[in-house]
Amino acid sequence: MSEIPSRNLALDLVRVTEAAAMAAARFMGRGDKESGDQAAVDAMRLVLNSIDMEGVVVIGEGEKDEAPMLYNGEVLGAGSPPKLDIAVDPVDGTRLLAHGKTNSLATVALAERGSMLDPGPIVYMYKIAVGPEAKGHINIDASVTENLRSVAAAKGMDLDDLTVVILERPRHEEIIDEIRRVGARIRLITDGDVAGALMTAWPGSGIDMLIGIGGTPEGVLAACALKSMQGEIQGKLYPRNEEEAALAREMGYDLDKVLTINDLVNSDDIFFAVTGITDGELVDGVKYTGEGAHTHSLVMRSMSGTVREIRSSHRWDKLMQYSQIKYDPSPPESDVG
Ligand code: VTB
Repeated sequence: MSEIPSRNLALDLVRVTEAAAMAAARFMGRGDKESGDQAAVDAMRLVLNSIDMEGVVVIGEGEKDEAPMLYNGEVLGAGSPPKLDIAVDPVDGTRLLAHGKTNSLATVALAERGSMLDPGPIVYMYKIAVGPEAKGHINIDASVTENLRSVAAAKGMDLDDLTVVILERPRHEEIIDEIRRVGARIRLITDGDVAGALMTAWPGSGIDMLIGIGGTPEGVLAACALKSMQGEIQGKLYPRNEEEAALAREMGYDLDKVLTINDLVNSDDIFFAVTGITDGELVDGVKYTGEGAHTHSLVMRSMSGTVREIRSSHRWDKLMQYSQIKYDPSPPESDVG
């Protein structure tokens, strides 16, 4: 029955997302997507490499945005067991960060080797995500209306009380029309559907459901977090064209299959961390003070279901003596070791 507590790698992971967020947040509002992402990638890779694990990146920086790499297949960690899969999104919402808008996040997840879905060539996934009260009450094969009714009933809410988060994209016009006809409320987001999915399971966010077509990698990351938060996500791969569909079929992907949360990540011991880059419903963004920075993170482990909220205070005078990451781009000369 009893077990000696094992390592909670999520506590190592929060250092990874804090580093990524502090490095990336310098680029808030600078209109430059790539530099913010690059800073987060560099910081994330450096700290991930210090963790005692044999990790392989399964969900890395996608080809879609031609982002700088924490590439799929890259081996990370200090090289001792456990063998793990790694999912990263150094900046979910690079455009949000570049424009200083809400809800850009740094996220990372770890789970046993072989447990995370490899999205292969399929960049997009249709997904529905909900929090604990609506778990077991969604069906991606049913209509939007049926899902809304079912979630409202499960939560003891009226349809006009529900708030649905959805990416603002032309491809979602029909879904948006349907949600409006049913009478539910909509929160349109320009980017960042990892944050959107997590909000459904975060008390006080005011978000009841995420629906729509977003990134497949983001779906796997959301699944990693929602397992710890007792929420649910279902998905279906969404090829962009016939060519992509044919390639996926050739590679053995079943495009009609409903991907349950277990298909997205088949593990009961998942570690997940997220740190806010800009302010949002989920976590606060990085605040610089002149002497350092404050960060706000959530840290979770699915096995225990523990979700920790961590507020950290970071000091440049100490950190910049040894850190390879330039958190403070313009330190007084005497402070640099
Ligand atoms: C989402 C969102 C990301 O991609 O997955 C979205 O979470 C989907 O792709 O932040 P499109 O932008 O091509 O619609 C992002 O916006 C990042 O590209």
